[in-house]
Amino acid sequence: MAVIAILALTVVCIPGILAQTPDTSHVQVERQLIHNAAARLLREESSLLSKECTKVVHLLWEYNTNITAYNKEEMLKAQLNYAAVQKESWRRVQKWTKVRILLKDQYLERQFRELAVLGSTALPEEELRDYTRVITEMSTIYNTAKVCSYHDPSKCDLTLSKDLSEILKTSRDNEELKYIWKTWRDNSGKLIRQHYRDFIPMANKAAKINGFANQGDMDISAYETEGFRQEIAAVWEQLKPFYEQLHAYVRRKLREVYGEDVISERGPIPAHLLGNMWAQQWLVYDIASPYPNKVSLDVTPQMIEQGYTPKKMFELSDDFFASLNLTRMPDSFWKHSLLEHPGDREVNCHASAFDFCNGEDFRIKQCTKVNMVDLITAHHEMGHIQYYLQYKHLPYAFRNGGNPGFHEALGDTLALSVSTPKHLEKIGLLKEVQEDYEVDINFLLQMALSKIAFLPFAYAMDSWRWGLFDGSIPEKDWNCAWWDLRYEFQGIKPPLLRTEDDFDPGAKYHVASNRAYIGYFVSFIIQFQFHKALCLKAGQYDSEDPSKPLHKCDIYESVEAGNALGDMLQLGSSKHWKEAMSVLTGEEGKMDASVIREYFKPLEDWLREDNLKHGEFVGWRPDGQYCVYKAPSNSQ
Ligand code: X8Z
Ligand code: ZN
Repeated sequence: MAVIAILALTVVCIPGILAQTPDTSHVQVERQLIHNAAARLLREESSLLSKECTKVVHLLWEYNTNITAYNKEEMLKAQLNYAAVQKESWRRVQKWTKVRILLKDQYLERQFRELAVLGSTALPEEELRDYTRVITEMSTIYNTAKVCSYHDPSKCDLTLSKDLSEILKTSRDNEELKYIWKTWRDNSGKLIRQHYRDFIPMANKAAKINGFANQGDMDISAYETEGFRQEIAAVWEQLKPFYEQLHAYVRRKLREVYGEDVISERGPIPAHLLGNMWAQQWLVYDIASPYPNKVSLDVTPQMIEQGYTPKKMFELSDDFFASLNLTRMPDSFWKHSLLEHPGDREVNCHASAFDFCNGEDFRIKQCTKVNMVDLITAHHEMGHIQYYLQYKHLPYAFRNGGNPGFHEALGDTLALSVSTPKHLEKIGLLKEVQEDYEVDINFLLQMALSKIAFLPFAYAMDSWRWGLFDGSIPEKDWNCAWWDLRYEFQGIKPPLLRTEDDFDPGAKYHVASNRAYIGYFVSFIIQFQFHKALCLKAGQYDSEDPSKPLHKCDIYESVEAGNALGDMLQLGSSKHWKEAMSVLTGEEGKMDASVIREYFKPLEDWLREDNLKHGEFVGWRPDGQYCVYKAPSNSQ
C-alpha cells in the first residue's frame, strides 16, 4: 500500500518538475527518480501479472485436458479472478497516463501502452461473467460434439479429431462425406447460434470501453498498422490469380472422380469433397497429384510402417529446433504435455500450446495421430513453445509475438524445410528420391493444397466476423452471408441447401471459442518471407542459381539461420513487428506476397499450362442456390 501511495504522490508532482527549465542537475535527479519509479512499477506489475497468469493457466489446462462441469466452474472462477487482478493493475498503470510520455523511454512507454489495453476484461464484473460464460458454453458445445456413424447409425460417439477428420480425408464416397459434413454442423454450429447472438453485443461493448468502434477493430489493433485491412486485401489480390488456377485444376480432378452431376464445369467446388471439414486445407493429394506414378510426398504410410508415435513426432521437431541452435524443450514439457488423446475423458482436441507465465512450465495439448498432417501440426505447436522460451526473459507485457501472425508462423516456417523431399529423405521417411521436375511439381502441388488453398478461407473467416462486429451483416443473414463469402473468396459451395436455422461458421473452432483468424492469413504470407531470410543465412537459396530455389531449401542444422531467428524471437512484442521482421530479413519489414509467389512459381506456370491444355474454365459462376435468406425460425 505504501508503495502505491508514494507512487501516486510522485506522479502528481511530475508535470511540475518536468516543466522546470533550465534542466538543472536537481531536475535531472528528479527525472531519474521518476524514471526509476516507473520502471519499478512496471516490474512489480509484471511480476504480479505473471504469478496470477500462472494460476489461471493451470485451470485452463485442467479444463481443456479434462472437460467436466467442475473444471469448467473452477476455470471460470479463475478467469474472473485474473480479470479483477488485471483491472487493478490497469488502474495503477492508468495513473501514469499523462506522465509516461515525458519519460522519453520507448521501452517503458511501450509496456505502458500494452498494459493500458484491457481487452474484454474491461467489461463490468457481471457482464464479464456472462461474456466468459457464453464463450465457454460455445467452446464446450464444439469440443464435446459427437455424431453417429454413417455405416452404423447405432454408433453415436464419433468425434471430430478421432473419426470425422479421418473420414473426410480418406473417404471418397460422396454420400458419406455429405452426411458427415451435415451432421457435424447440426451437432455443433447449429447449437451455437443462439449463444453467438448473446456474444456479439458483449464483445462489442468491451471493445467500445477500450476505445474501439467494435471487436473487429480491437482485434486488428494488435497489428499496429494503419490501413491493415487494405494491406490484407492487396496481398490477396496478388495471390488470387494463382489461387484460381489451383481451384480450376482441383475442380477438374475432383470432377473426374465424382462426375459432372456432383461438380459442375464452371461452378464452385462442393465443400465436402476437399478432404477437410471446413475446406480450409485441401487433403485431396490422392486425387490431385499431377504425376501419380512418381513418389508420393505424403509420408503417412512410412510413419506408420516405421512405428512412429506421437512422442517421436515431437522429438523430431525438438531435434530440428536444436539443430538450429535454438532451445530444446525442458523436461517438464515432456512430463506434463498431453500429446495424444487420453481416451478416458472429454478433451478439447484442438491443438494448442500453453505458456504458464513462470518461465518454467510450457505444455502442448494435441490429440496427435500418426500421420503427416499431424507431424506438421506438431511443428506448428512446437513453434509456439519455442517462441515462449525465447521471450521468457521479457516483462509480461512483451511476452507476445511481433504480431499474432508471427506466433503462428514460426513452427510453420521450419515445417517448410521439414516437408521438402530432401529433408524427408534425410530423416528416413523417403527413400532414394530422384528429384526431377515431376517430383518438384508433385511436391509444390501438395504444398499449395495446404498453403494457397488456405488463404481465402482465412480471409473469409474474419471478413465474416468483421461484418458481424460492425453490423454490416445483420443477424438474419449470418449463415447466408457466410456462404456468400465462401463463394466469393474460395469458390466453394455447401453440398446441400443451407438456411438461417443453420450456423455453419460456428462449426469451426475459432468462431466457437472466439479466436481471431486473420493472424493465420498473415502467417501464411510471412512464413515464406521468414523462410527466405533463413535460407539465405543458411546458404541454401540463391535467386540467381536455379539449383537453389526457395522451395528446395532445408535450413536443418544451420546455426546461422537459427541464431538470426532467435534474435527476432527474443524481441517478443517489445518492438513494432516491422522492426522485429527487419532484424531477421535485413530489409524493411512488411507483408510481401511476392515471396510466396516466387516459392510456387514453377507450379503456377505448370497449372496455367495444364488448365489451358484441358480447356478448363478458370474462375467460377453460380450454379444454383446455396442458402435461403430468411429469418431463423427461433429468432426473437
Ligand atoms: O488452429 C490452428 C493451430 C493452433 S493455433 C492448430 N491452426 C489453424 C486451424 O486449425 O484452423 C493452424 C492452421 C490454421
Ligand atoms: Zn497456432
